[in-house]
Amino acid sequence: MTAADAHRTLPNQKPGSAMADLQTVKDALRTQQIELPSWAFGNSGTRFKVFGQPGVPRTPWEKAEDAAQVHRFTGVAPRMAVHIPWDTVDDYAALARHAGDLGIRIGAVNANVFQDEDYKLGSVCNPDPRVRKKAVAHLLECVDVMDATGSPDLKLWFADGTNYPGQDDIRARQHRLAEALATVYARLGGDQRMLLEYKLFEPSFYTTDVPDWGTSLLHCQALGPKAQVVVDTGHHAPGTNIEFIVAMLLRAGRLGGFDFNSRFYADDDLMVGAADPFQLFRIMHEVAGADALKPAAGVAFMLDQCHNIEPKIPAQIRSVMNVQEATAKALLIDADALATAQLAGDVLGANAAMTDAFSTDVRPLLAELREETGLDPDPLSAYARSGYGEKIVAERVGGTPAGWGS
Ligand code: RM4
Ligand code: MN
Repeated sequence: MTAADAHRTLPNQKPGSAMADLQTVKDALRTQQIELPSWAFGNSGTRFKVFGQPGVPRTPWEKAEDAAQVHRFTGVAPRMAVHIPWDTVDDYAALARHAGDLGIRIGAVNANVFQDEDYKLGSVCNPDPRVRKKAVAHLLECVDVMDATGSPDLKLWFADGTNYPGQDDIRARQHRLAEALATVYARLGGDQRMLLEYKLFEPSFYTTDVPDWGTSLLHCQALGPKAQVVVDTGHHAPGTNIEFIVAMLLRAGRLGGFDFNSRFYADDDLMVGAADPFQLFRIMHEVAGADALKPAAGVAFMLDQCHNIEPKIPAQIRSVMNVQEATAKALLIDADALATAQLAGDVLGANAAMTDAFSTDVRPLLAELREETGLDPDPLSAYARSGYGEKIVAERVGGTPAGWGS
């Protein structure tokens, strides 16, 4: 990057169109970090079939090795989230050290209170106090994992809900939820956060106990500042204006992070930016506008994806690049021109400030940025050339490939 960047225009920039200066854009892109989900590297599928892939990690240690490859080629993915019990190990501090040796850290600890026989009628909202106690014990155990790994965030998603009207008392379930969350919140250390996810439906079809951002926000506000809402982009009804939700949460100081993925139908967990790159751009515009890209702003940019049919490590690299591209385009919006148009009631001008930036090909800019930081400008082909994919297929023979439930 040179000072000249400040006055340069992109080769494909529309003549005369106003855009942010490149130096500012690059500086902001350099600070963004994207967190990878350990489960993206394991086998996954639908309820119809899981198609296993060769070379898939057998252990959390091997998942960390794969995650480190994504960071190696993108330079912006220094953390791997874990999911407990999928990533259970005897020695979590050793797992964190292993990650450290690979150049990454352990990110959010995701609790799993949805895959035990006891949770048929819910976990922390279950009418049976014994089951609630068991679920809370698991959440507290996840905080122990945070202590041991140095993880900053406890991420909670509850499959709790009901399938039929009258099956359980809606308000009583909320009381149980609030009580459980308060117990876990009280256990958090000063630097630890609780991130509460919401999801419209599935696996429950009639009521879901945390179905939307409003419910999540109410619980977070009752708990305290360390409780924050997570927006999983796949967890909304079709047509939901997600960037509006993002704006509201940013304004309330309660956007703890994203679980990025994309969807065509329900919670498809496809690669972020694959289904609707314009939506991702609009979301990143809200984040950038609130100056919330930098790690200090406390918004965790996490991926929550499954690669059922595509190779997993390249899919994670692609996803990281998709987030970067949307971010770069959002940063290219000329904020002054946009504000001027908005204040003047220039509807078309304001819209053009957005669409000009969105229509810009930012791939050369990102390639240049990577080269400036000593990376290959093309992470996907650099990964392909590295031979790592072939190496894990040859080496990871025997054992049980990681996947949901293992
Ligand atoms: C849920 C939710 C959680 C994820 C699980 C696997 O739908 O998105 O974040 O941990 O799936
Ligand atoms: Mn999620």
